[in-house]
Amino acid sequence: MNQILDRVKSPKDLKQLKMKDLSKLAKEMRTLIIDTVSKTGGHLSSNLGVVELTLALHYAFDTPEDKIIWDVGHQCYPHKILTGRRDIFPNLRQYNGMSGFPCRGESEHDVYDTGHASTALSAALGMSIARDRKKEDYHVVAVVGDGSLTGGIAWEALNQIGHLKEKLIIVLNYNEMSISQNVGAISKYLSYIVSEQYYLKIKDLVKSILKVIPAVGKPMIKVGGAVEEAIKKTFFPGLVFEELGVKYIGPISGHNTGSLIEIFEKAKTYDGPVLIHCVTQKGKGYAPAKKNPERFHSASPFDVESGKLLNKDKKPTFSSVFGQTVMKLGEEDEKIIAITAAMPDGTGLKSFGQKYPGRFFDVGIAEQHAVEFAAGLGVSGFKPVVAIYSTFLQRAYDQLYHDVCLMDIPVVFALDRAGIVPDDGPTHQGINDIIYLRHMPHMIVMAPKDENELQHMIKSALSYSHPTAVRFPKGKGLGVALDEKIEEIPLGKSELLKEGKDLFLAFGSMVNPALKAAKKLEKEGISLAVVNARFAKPLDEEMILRFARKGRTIITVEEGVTAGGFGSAVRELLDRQKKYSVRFKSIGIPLEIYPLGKTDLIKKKYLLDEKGLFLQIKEFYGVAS
Ligand SMILES: Cc1ncc(C[n+]2csc(CCOP(=O)(O)OP(=O)(O)O)c2C)c(N)n1
Repeated sequence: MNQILDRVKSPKDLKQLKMKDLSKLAKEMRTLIIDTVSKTGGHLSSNLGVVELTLALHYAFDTPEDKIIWDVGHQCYPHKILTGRRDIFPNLRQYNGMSGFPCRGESEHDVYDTGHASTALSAALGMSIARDRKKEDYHVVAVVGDGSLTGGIAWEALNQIGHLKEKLIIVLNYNEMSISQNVGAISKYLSYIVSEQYYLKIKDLVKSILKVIPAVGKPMIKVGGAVEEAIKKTFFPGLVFEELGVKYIGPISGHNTGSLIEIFEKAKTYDGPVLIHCVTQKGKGYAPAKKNPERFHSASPFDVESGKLLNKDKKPTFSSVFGQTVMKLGEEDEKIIAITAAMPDGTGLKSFGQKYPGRFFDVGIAEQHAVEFAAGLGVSGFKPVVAIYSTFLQRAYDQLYHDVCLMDIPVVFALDRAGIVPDDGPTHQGINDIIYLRHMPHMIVMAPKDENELQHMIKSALSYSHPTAVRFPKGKGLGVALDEKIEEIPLGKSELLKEGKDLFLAFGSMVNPALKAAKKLEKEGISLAVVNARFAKPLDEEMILRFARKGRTIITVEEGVTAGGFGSAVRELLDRQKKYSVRFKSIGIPLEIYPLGKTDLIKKKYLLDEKGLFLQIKEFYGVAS
């Protein structure tokens, strides 16, 4: 059925194909990607957009000798299919399956693991310099999207690339989209370069300049090419890249494999940094994704025929409850300003942005800037709510510490996707935030037990007048009713959910399984009081010490790495009270490289589901199974 694809087991096989076969191959690859992602879920639109680009790269370059670095890496499916992983492609993003991102452990063709945006240019420069120092001879290619080019680190890299003039190739995959429509001045600039207006201006300019050069003018108009290029450089310095010292080629179609190969061959001969500006279309080849590239950016399983998502669970997500809450609170308080770093939809803030465009900012993939920008607003009396996924806020550690927390500026951080994150693997796990937030001066750290409590926590966070983080998991809530009236939670106050002898103190998403496990443990003769901690900082010290004073066992549980996390905070509190002797156990995620797959399977692995908690605690108490 796949007449061409069946013949391609490696990039070497690709090079045996005739040019005319490449477009058939592109079609077959698209069908494979659509069919697979419709079952596994995944980054559909971006991958459909880079099929020809990837074919051309593997045709022109020789991996693994030549190195291709994929920025973010979410667009690597065609690369994986062409580099010997077609057989494992059906296991895309599955537990113990194939990663949806470049993964060095998977193939020698993946030279650099990615997942977070804007890193490829810096890594490519480092690899180019290493190549030259080692007197080796190969090409280094960084593929970066226009969305990822909004990240400051990409410009820090360009700053050094243009200065050092190291030989390396940058492929700018321009599709006008980040996850949503790309935003900002750089995006505007790039779209101007590819616009017709720009071409018409150049044409007019070339004509008018040549007309005023007597005698030679007319023939030169026909010469076009080189002359046009020279005028373009002089009057439209393309060229911000040229100004920075990087040769600019483009804009060219990213869907014409033949001309892409020609240009890549040309770029290989250039002895310095060169950027090739390719224009692609996100979702190409699949009508529903082309029509709605945002929805299919990271799609859950869908019906190929209709493009309809298969997930029928109607419970609201934590993100949507967060978005509704900010909307509700924003109606009453004009000082509330919502900020996202390229995730208006994912964070649930899109509707707020539509209703209050003047109080909503999408800063691009720029988490550090988002935090610093919020600090500026907060220090001036506004109430910024910054919604960033737990894993991506790691980027802004210094802004959190040096700016927001040292100055005690009231900024609310909504950490979506906190805890175990399904499908995307180690780069996207949100399991470090309790650790990197807990030791910040003035910072308050909260986590709700369900989506209803999330509403109250967002309101509370806005009332505390300190930097406050609220972490909550990816996906659907528990389906509990949402209180009409949103109320403040007293700072540092926990909630007793079940009476018992010893203390089982659960944080956020672990409250519900902890409660269920404790009820089962009761039948085994283990009596646990279950407390919803609500706060990792400040802790409800009085409540914890009540148990400690009586010499009761204390068990903590969190959906995060235990080293330095919530359990550590409780242990430190107990350590400070030298007079009490308490048996203590902290349950959470160990330090290791985290697996890929669905949340329930990962929770099962770490014994963090109801059954796992039951078994761990029974063992801790020495109760035989
Ligand atoms: C630091 C960081 N923030 C946010 C994200 C989430 N994210 C994944 S892909 C993406 C958009 C990337 O846009 P672009 O580079 O243009 O690639 P495209 O999907 O358009 O091909 C974003 C925001 C991320 N991976 N890393």
